[in-house]
Amino acid sequence: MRCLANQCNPAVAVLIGTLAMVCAPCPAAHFTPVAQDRSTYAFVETICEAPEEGGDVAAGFGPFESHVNIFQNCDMQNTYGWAIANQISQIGESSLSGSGDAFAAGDTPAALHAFSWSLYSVTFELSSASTFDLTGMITVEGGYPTAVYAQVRLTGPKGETIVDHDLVGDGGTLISEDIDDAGQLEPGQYALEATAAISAADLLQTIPPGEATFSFNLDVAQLGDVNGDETVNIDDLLAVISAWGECPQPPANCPADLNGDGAVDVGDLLLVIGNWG
Ligand SMILES: [Ca+2]
Ligand SMILES: [Ca+2]
Repeated sequence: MRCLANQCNPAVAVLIGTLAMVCAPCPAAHFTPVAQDRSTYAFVETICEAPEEGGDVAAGFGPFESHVNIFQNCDMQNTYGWAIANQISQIGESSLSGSGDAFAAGDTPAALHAFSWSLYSVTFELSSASTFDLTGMITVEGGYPTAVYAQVRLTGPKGETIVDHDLVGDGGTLISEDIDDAGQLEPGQYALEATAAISAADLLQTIPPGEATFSFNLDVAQLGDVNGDETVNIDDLLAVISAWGECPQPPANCPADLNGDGAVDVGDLLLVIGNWG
């Protein structure tokens, strides 16, 4: 059970008789989302219909789910223009996750424009040193004469790039890139951005179908928090002491090895003490 805002800290709640419960205040959250900009957009214009567009913008930090599908068919020419944008994303208590895609296709002489995008941007504050684990994938399929682009990027407090995966479509083949990054983050403000976009405009030839996708999961844990309960205290200290020595062989986990050097020793003990609270 986690300690949520406006809730008693379950670890220290004390029952008095059956009527009252005395609560200690929750510790300050170590991971706090501070800004977000998540959206989808799709646009199609053909020679036989007025332009059509659609899209959504996430209103707040809650779950965002959007599916936009714009299709125009020019019957006389038996041609079409088509654009799709999707996104499903979440902002968790100490995690960010999402998947999105953008698709466009069309036939000349009917299709003049077809483009779409799915954009994800969340800025979060870390109040203490943390570890992060970022996994996922980006793909692009299609290319000239369309522009196809996918990216997942993590930037730091000074705008510096910590992780950057991006792909540009180079033709008809599918290109993919796995995301598997981990490391340590100092206290400060970070931004995770993901983009899937495709654009085709004023074409003199058939728009080859193209698609860009992203998917990611970012987990952030307070450095020193061995048991993952969002606080660093005596439980974590005891977990380090009880796991003292060489780590077991993978795939067995070794959560008390906080500095990832393959052993649980004084280096890990100092990380618990140094991040207490
Ligand atoms: Ca803990
Ligand atoms: Ca260690």
